[in-house]
Amino acid sequence: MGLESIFWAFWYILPAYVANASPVLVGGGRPIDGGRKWRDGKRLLGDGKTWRGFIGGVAIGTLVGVIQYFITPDFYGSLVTAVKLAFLLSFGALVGDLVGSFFKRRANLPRGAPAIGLDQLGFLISALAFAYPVKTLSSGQIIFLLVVSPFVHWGANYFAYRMGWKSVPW
Ligand code: CTP
Ligand code: MG
Ligand code: K
Repeated sequence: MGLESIFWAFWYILPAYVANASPVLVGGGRPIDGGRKWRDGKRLLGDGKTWRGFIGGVAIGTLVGVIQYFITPDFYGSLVTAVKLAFLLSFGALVGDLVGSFFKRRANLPRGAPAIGLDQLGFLISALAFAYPVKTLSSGQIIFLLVVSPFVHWGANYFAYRMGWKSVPW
């Protein structure tokens, strides 16, 4: 795959990466599950999934799309398309993250425990699926993102850990 195609793959997915990462900084407060438990007696989602993180992540990810439009308008065609795409990528990423936490709690994993695969790819697959109707990548670009995103995710989390923003490096 050419360098240009790799660049556009990262450019396309950027709102999803930002939406997934920003709750570490803007999250906190009331958990989305309101403290409720599933029928197995474990939390539905856990204290790591908050309204502030979810709404803040979607807002910041969507804002990234607005900025991207003004940098590369031809890639999106119109501001409306850019905003729709960024919103769906961000919303999709954070919904995928919630689904991941739901399954982690069912597997008896406490908040913050790593789930290799789910943590790095759940948000990405969900973001790609939500955004698919508005604009999509080539199958080669999608495979590329599936392969490199776990490393981007680990790198970003290690950085956030070193910055003191989170207590574990994953
Ligand atoms: N966060 C949040 N709201 C969200 C998602 C994340 O407030 N919807 C914040 C929480 O402080 C969370 C941190 O971002 O601890 C890191 O996110 P993540 O790694 O997804 O959550 P975990 O704490 O690992 O929880 P889980 O085990 O459920 O994945
Ligand atoms: Mg985590
Ligand atoms: K996660």
